[in-house]
Amino acid sequence: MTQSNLAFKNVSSDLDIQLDPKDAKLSFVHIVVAFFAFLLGVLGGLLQGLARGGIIELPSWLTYYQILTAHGVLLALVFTTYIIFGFFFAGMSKTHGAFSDRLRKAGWIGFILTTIGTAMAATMILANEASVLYTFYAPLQAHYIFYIGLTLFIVGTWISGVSIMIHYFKWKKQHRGEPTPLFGFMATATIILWIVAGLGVAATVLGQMLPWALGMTDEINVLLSRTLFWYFGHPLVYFWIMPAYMVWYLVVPKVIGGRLFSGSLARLAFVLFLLFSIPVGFHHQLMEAGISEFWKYIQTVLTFVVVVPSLLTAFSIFATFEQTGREKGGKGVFSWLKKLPWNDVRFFAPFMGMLFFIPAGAGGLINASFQLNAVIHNTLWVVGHFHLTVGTTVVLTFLGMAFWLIPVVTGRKLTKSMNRSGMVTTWMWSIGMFLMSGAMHILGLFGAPRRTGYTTYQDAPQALEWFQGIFVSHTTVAVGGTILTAAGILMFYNFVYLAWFAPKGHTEFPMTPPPTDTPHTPAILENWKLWIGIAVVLILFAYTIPIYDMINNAPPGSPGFNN
Ligand code: HAS
Ligand code: CU
Repeated sequence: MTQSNLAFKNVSSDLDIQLDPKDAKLSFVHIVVAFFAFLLGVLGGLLQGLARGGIIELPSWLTYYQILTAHGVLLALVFTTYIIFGFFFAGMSKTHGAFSDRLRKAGWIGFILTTIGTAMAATMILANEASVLYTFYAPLQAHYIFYIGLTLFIVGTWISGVSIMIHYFKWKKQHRGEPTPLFGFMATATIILWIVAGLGVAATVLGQMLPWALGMTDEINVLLSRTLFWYFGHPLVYFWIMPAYMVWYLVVPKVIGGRLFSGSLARLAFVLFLLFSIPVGFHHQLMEAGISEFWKYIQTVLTFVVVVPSLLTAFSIFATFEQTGREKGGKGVFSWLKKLPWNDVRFFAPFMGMLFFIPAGAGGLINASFQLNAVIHNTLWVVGHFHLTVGTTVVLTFLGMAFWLIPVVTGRKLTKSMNRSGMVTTWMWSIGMFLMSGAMHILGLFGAPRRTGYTTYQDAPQALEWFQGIFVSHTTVAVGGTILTAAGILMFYNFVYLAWFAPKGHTEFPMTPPPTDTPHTPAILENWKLWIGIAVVLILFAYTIPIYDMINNAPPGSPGFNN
């Protein structure tokens, strides 16, 4: 055995310690909230798919937009955020040691604030006082309690995020000169991104929406509020995908019995995400009047730059698969594929997520192309895009993660039957999403609108012809949605079993050993001040003049609209 292999052995056995039980509990409460939100969100999705497909009619006390808001908020914001923090608290405890009592307390305060905020926003949505969709676009106006809830939600996550970052920087200080553990590096990049992005939502909610909802101002600058939203909204999607990438980079290699191809490349990808995910929000506003084409062009170029770290990720993960497969004796161009653990849900679910990300990412490039954006912007295509990205790639990765993370934090075993149930869940989710998102994309190309309930196009006879065919049919969307709901209910059952009923015992926390190039990590990659500095410069460059323009040459303000 060579020197470096020996070094690995030591590190990986070091890493086999179980979590501090107090940290495990903090992680667990996050996961519990995540899965309750998941169940409610999935059920909302079913009602919506059936209503939009014209298969059911909603009762008079429940509106399409109310469910659509609940569905989007519960799944895209609540489920993701909670499971991400559950993963971060557990992973940081595993790789950087137990949290100090003070930092853990900050984590609890963050959790409580976030949860109060969630409850406030959810109550207003259920009361039909905030049917503004998850993007809460002005001039749709919600009850002021919804905006206060949102603010608490963001502030809560900041407090939790800061406690995680301090834990990381303490480690860095105690191990001067050493490259930090990859988990902490990646979690910190994600949290910095989240905090910087959150400033945009804080600005529009506190500076514009809250005074307007409270009646202190009559009108709102719609263009500015949407711009501030997308300043946050695009990095938001990276806040979802980066933790999923962490599972791909740090967990999947261990599950397949290999090691990560390169640590430096992984760090570089995360630095690039931090730099380029924020100054790109205009790619959501390409069809919006009032922003000059020059600034749209600049932000589109930056959007194509932020594709690069995803391509680096695709390369790294492929390389890890091939390296591992070959080490296990796979020969020929593709025979190493056979050596991967296809029956292990911890691998298979994230793998299906990766596979779906190939067409999903390609769709993203189409969206970002100005001329093509004009074709798809207001259509169901975009809904198809985000059900592939966040709804499949991110969700399948997190579901796969739940199968080991839940038993790790509850001190239980991932049983064979649960693994099988997880495989079934993954297949159902994939099939349901293939039908639903596939049909959404094609329907979009045929002109089916988004953010719209059931439409028959005024019963024009041609409308029936437009939406005919397996993938050009709202019925396919509803069928896919029904399969997804069944998968979601099965997943909730898996969660309940793993959380409270699985036999007590040991489950491995799969964490890849430091890659061989770790000692050679370029020191500049760890220079956070530099990266934050460049990120700020890029943001100022991309946003200062357009925002100055929106304020000084403001279009006429708009009163609020609510139901
Ligand atoms: Fe997007 C709209 C552009 C990525 C989410 N996006 C949305 C919305 C959401 C969303 C939620 O430019 C809707 C918001 C709304 O409500 O209005 N998106 C992009 C681009 C990318 C992209 C360029 N999006 C994401 C990710 C999301 C997400 C990630 C969530 C997690 N998106 C847009 C644009 C719009 C938009 C416009 C506005 C549309 C409009 O008009 O409103 C890129 O970052 C994508 C890069 C990714 C790739 C794929 C790399 C492949 C990998 C997999 C490798 C596979 C392996 C396995 C290793 C180029 C990493 C293979 C193994 C084998 C054996 C085969
Ligand atoms: Cu975007």
